[in-house]
Amino acid sequence: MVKTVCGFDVAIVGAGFAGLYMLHRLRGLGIPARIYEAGSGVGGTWFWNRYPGARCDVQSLEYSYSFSDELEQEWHWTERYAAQPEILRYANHVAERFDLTRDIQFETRVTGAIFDDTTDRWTIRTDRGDLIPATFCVMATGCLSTAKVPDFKGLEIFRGCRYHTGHWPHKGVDFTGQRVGVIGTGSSAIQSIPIIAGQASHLFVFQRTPNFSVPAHNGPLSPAVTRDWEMNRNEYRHRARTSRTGILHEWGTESALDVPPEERDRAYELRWQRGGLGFGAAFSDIGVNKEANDTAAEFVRAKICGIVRDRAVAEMLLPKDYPLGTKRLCVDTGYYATFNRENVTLVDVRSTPIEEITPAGVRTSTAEYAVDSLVFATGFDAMTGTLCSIDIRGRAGAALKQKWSQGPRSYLGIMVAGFPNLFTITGPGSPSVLSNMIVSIEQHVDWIADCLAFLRQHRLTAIEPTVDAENAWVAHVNEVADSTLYPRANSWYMGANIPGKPRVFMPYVGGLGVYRQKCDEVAANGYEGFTLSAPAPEADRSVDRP
Ligand code: N01
Repeated sequence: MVKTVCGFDVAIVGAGFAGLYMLHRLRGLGIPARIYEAGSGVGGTWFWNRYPGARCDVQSLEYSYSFSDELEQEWHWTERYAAQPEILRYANHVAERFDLTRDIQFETRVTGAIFDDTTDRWTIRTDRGDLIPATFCVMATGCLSTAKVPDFKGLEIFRGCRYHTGHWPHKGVDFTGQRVGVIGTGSSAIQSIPIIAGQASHLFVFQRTPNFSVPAHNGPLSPAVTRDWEMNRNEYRHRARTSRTGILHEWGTESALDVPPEERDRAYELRWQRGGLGFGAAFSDIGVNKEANDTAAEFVRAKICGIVRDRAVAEMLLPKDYPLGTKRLCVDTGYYATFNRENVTLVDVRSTPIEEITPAGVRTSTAEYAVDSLVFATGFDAMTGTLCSIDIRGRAGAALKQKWSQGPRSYLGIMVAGFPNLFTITGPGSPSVLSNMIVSIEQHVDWIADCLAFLRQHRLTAIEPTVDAENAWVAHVNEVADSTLYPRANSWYMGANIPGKPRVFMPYVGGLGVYRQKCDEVAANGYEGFTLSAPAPEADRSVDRP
């Protein structure tokens, strides 16, 4: 039965870190809001991705909210890189501490959102039959939330158990004694493979493209590190907010080509020993100059050859056909060494493609591999997949999916021309996945909250980017991407992992600090590039009404 729900002005889609903070900020402004969340709990990515070894590749102290001093003081991370259960506990703690859950409707998937030109209002539709009128709609749907299983022939006839890393069973999976196949070698696979290998009687890893991975050197957070963080937290937070990625890397200022090879290798070795994503920041031009990049890539390839004993297997694990960092650099614990185990077989499905899934396992062009369980670590329809799976209709019934059929178009990655009052937190065209997501989320949420407060103060009820501003931003996003090596990889950043998806570099690579400044300038200039409008006299519904 269709029921109509009234009484709040902002509908938020998703109860991950973005949705939770959005709700909190709107509460603070006295703007009624409610979250609709498909899962049965909060946490978004960290609610769904429960695969073995799931862990954040940004250090826990940095991958946390900064908006509340009290929250910062009372929460204590246990490890350098927090594991999924700890991050999920944190999300739950935040939801409880700020009493957010009472305004979240769980197990409710938003299926559509339609804008009414005559009333300037959205109506949000859910799979439970809700029809929710809202002046504003905030998509806090995450960048990697639509899991993708490739369309393999025979998928349905497989007799064993199938899992996707992004939809892992809550009760966990014990692979003890099983023959297991993992398809994919991205971040999720690289984290789970060492652990699955430790349980399985045999593990087959089906690799299409080898990845660059650096060690995490994870461990308990030392009291000295924690103390330093507590004493200097405000400064660290400020630096993160204004930095290129929202992560406190020490960015090398020299070209990799301007230092002698021994010195260069010492710099790489230092960062390899330190562990983590900072490896890619060793020199100023790794991301923009192929020759400089080759030095970093070669260093990692030499490391792989040093770890993996079997020459042929090591050779298969060497990434060679794209620059380091142009697919997300992975951070692992014992990944390459896992291939020294007797019970692990690496199968190159680039040269011998998977032809079908059979009742017993996986058949490539040259062999069949019998397995009891199959793990799809095959990634996501990233950045646009979730938004396009919701039937979002803006002015005159135009569909977002149609508008984005040649690639996403937005102004600042926050709003889309033709879709007034619809915000996309960490949307395509913003730094999002190239940054520490929580830092980017806080920046977007604060910007949106300030924008809504501005509209309320000026008794305006609609905001929409102009087509000119959107076109200029899209051109800028593309221009900056083209000045880097990123477009040279078949990555999910480029939409290349989804057959038929347009090849467009989706995130904004100009840097988080620069981007923040641009967003702040836009706001300070009275929301430059946006059209703001007041309600028609007969339909005055400004958001400050009690
Ligand atoms: O997904 P992916 P992911 N046949 O898309 C392969 C974040 N994350 O879930 O490269 C055979 O990276 C595909 O091969 P190829 C992080 O941003 C963060 O691992 O397309 N193979 C690839 O190897 C990350 O980048 C963390 O040739 C097929 C793999 O599947 C993002 O999420 C942890 C195939 C997919 O890799 C996504 O990572 C985990 C096919 N038909 C994830 N189709 C941390 O914070 C796909 N593949 C640490």
